[in-house]
Amino acid sequence: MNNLFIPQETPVLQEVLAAYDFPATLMGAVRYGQGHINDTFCVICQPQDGDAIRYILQGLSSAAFPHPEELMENMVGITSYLKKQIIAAGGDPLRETLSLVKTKDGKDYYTDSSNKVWRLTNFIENTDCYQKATPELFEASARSFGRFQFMLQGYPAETLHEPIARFHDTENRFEKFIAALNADKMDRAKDVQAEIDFVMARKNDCSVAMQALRDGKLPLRVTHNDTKLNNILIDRTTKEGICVIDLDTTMPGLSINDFGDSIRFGANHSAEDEKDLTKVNFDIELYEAYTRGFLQGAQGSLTPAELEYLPWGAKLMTLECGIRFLTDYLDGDHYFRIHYPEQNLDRCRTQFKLVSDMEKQFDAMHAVVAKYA
Ligand code: ADP
Ligand code: GN1
Ligand code: MG
Repeated sequence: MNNLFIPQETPVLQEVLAAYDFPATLMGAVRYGQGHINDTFCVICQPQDGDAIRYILQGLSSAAFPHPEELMENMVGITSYLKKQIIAAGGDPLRETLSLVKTKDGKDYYTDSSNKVWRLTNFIENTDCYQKATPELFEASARSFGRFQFMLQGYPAETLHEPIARFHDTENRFEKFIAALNADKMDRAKDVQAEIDFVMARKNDCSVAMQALRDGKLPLRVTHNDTKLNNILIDRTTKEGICVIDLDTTMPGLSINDFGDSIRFGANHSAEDEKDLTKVNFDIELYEAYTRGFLQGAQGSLTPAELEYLPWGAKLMTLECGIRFLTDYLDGDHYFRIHYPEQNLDRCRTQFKLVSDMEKQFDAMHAVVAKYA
């Protein structure tokens, strides 16, 4: 193990890798992907003959996930259930959902000496993961996320843990923002008055989906809850979405939020942390492509009320995410990984620009849903 290439900032990787039996010579691990939450590495093994075998190794963020063992129980349950469905549909269970590799002592994850939980999955080869959308890719991702929900329709939702309590409870996100603002730990509130005003003016909006849930208008379903474009692996050959990844937040939730979080991230042409807000524009054509794909993937399983609230899902997920970035900024950037000091503020500003754009085009957004419903 001593000649392995492993990133210096994570010496614990030696310990974690030693917990697994690899089928060929272990060459090392490199940081991988652009997720904001987990520590993701690509692990490479080289057989004597043939191509390297790759794995994805992830250390779960303890800031995000206080009960990683419950999250892993969810993941085992969901991936096993999906594998049966994929086989029944004539698909490839090793490519169309994640496969966990067991540790030497037969466990689905490894807990290291500092109590951090790690998991190893097969690397799904011949796929790409995109940070920005073209209409075709976006529509393909929409079919996958719609189908994901459709396939989990019969999953016993009551057996799932809630890995993050009140994850998309926008009312509660507003309350947490107020708490961070009042604490103002980093003395940053004085520099973000415009963003604070933006949130305050939308306090009532934060209740729209939660109220519809309480009123029994919107049903609870098993949803993914983190439907960014980069949480889908796209088959390099067919350009279809082949595998929904990042299942950490799959739990009972609202279908409109899965729809909405994809729109938030993908229905524009800029990065989530773009500083030049003139480049950040909600694109109704990308929205239309996603709507078409999502409704096709969901195969008629959405109720009329869910269809009616889809535009609200888009606006609320964008507003909520902006509020979360701002809260983390006020709090000292403990939750979302940052690569430079003001990144969470930049992320917040792009979200609020997109919310403003959506507000101007809300009628058009409803019309698009009506066209495909
Ligand atoms: P995070 O929660 O930090 O976003 P993800 O589970 O989304 O972590 O993984 C981060 C990135 O790693 C993904 O965007 C994707 O590029 C890559 N990735 C994750 N799992 C796999 C896999 N099984 N095969 C290939 N790439 C993967
Ligand atoms: C996080 O894990 P990742 O990078 O796919 C976050 C999402 C946010 C997103 C913003 C568990 O997603 O809720 O919408 O960042 N995931 C968690 O980019 O909090
Ligand atoms: Mg991810």
